[in-house]
Amino acid sequence: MSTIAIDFANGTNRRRSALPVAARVLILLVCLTGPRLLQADDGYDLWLKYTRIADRAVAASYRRQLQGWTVLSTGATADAARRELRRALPGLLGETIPEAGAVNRQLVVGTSQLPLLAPLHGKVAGLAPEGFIITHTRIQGKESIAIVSATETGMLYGVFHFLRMMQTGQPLGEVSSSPKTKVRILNHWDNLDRTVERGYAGFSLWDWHQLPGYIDPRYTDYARANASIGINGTVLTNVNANALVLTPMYLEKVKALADVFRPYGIKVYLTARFSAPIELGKLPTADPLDKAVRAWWQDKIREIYTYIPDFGGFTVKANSEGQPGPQNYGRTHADGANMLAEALQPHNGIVMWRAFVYDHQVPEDRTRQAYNEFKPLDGKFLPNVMVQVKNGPLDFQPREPFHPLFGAMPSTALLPEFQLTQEYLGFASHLFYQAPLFKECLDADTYARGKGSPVSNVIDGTLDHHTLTGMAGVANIGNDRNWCGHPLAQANWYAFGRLAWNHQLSPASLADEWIRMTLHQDAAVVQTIRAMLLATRETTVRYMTPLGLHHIMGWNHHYGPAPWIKDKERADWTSVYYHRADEQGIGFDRSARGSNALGQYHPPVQALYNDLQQCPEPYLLWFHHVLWDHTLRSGRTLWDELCYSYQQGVDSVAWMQAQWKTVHRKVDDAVHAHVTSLLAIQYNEAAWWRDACLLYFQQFSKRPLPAGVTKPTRTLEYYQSLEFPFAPGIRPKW
Ligand code: BDP
Repeated sequence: MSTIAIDFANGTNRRRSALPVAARVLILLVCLTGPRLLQADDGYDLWLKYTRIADRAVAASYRRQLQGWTVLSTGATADAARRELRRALPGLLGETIPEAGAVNRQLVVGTSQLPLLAPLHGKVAGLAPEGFIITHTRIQGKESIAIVSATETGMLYGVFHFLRMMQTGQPLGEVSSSPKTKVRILNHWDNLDRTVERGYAGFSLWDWHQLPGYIDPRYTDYARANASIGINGTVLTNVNANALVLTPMYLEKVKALADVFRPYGIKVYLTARFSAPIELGKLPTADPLDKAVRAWWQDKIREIYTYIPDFGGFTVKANSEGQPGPQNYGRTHADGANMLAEALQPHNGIVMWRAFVYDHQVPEDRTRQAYNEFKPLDGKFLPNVMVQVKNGPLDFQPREPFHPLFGAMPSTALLPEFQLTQEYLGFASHLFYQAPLFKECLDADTYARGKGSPVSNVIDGTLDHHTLTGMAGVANIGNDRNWCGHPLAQANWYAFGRLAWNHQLSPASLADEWIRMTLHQDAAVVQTIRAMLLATRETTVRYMTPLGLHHIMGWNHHYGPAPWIKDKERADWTSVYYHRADEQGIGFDRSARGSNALGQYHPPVQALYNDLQQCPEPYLLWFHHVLWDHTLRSGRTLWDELCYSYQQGVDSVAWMQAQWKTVHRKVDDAVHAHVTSLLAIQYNEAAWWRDACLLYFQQFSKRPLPAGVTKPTRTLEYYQSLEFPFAPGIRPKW
């Protein structure tokens, strides 16, 4: 390229004439359009693009207030803040803003320990350590906007918040912000061979093979992205754990990542395989009450801290889906968790012990099992243990009621777990903005202490006075250039982090922020895309699992519809176990007449769902077995409503496609084309879900499809014959 550019600049014909005309035209085209092509948005920059502020008046007002800027603090985190401002301000304002210098109005960043900022100490004193303020004040006689926190990390969060205000065109007013939870953490289900369980965005970001020698610059960008939304922890490895990560060779690699993340306030955590004392330590047992086992873990943990002095701790999946655990030795989950907690405690580490447990050999509704096992253990966990509870009692379905453990374990710190990766939500092909799903759970009233006891107040510690609080999200991140596979799926990573910081934020406002920072600043475009995002949750519920249906997806890989799955080695991994369709009706009776899973909730919640006539229809078939001719609020029979719901789901995807068309030439061409293709896949797959499910359920209902519902063009046998041995994200077998 450079030779050609030089030739052109010199205006000589000599080299040019050596090229055929077609090649010259091509080169000219590349030269003319190249910059545009080069700028095609590949999604790598996430919401940290810092594109120039389009509204000139807004930009001018920012410029007036920011004649210069300075980060007063020193150290690695201050350097990170400085680098971010250096990158962002010229991008946003289209010119370089001087650092320090003789200016009248300035931005000043630092911690409240600095003498210059000490007068602001009172304002930050009441905040959580990671909290910050953005305030207008005079510093050394100059009008200043000060970003101040008691800690370096809080200061960095303040910088990102300030930049977000600019990116979203807000006035640079006063802000005082403090996180509502402490451990805001991603769970990577990443394996040491770089496959990602239930990952749909390529391979793991962690290049275990080349670590610690090669530090991919992407690790820093990962840290920046997380810090920008307040995420302060990352569990690097899969809950289906491999003990090898606890060996010195891997700890060197983990240390290298921890060193990159530290300046961004991000702690590293690992998954602990419960049988590691046997596998690595060659002990005969992993019994948590065995002295040698306890000593092994203590030594191992001490060793980890020699590599990573601020190691966060462990996530543990035990006695679940074949993973080893304390019950192998007749011990309880509390015995197992406390053994690790005791060893971590001197180093300030924590244990996140998962409550995702169920056993097909237990003759009990699967959704009741976690509560049965954990509720009696309330009060038995050490203070540095959190019990990690999935949002619903089954497994990340498009819709589930909130988990009954929320509100049932007042003496235990509960860590909610959401799944950002779209295992049951169309993988990375379907657009599914999850903030409404997160919020539905967070806002649900547990009635644990009477009306007004939402899940959000259980998990932020306010209801039962816990100080160890948090929110965990199973990451949807891989090494795809755009991080999350679907170009718009980054919005879920974004919304998760922001909600973990402040669960009061609304899905609409978060969508707004993300779109403005990532796709476009124009209000009409933002509005169109926001409407699409907000519609995705209900849309998907309708074409996959309407009216409270659940777990009717493909066997093992979980791709596509398969309500016919039965006769497997585990009933609780089949579909018929959950939908229970028969000639009378469909649905799982979890009321007092059935499995009484409802009995695990507080009485007002039971009252809401127990009566078939009163039960909110989104949860109807979750809690009841309902006759096909039962009349719903719409006046339609259950069968007809089911058919219409599936149809509406498909129609809404068509609506999304139409909406997306209207922003053509507004959002980046590459992004637009990519999403257009994915929406077409989503449409086809929505129709597949509708047709396969209705044909299957029709065998039981024996009723015709009502008018307005598209007739399937293929047979049920066809759908049942489909196989997808290479669907992505399958759990590895080792
Ligand atoms: C299920 C996944 C499985 C995970 C499990 C878990 O299918 O791959 O290991 O959750 O959360 O949804 O442990």
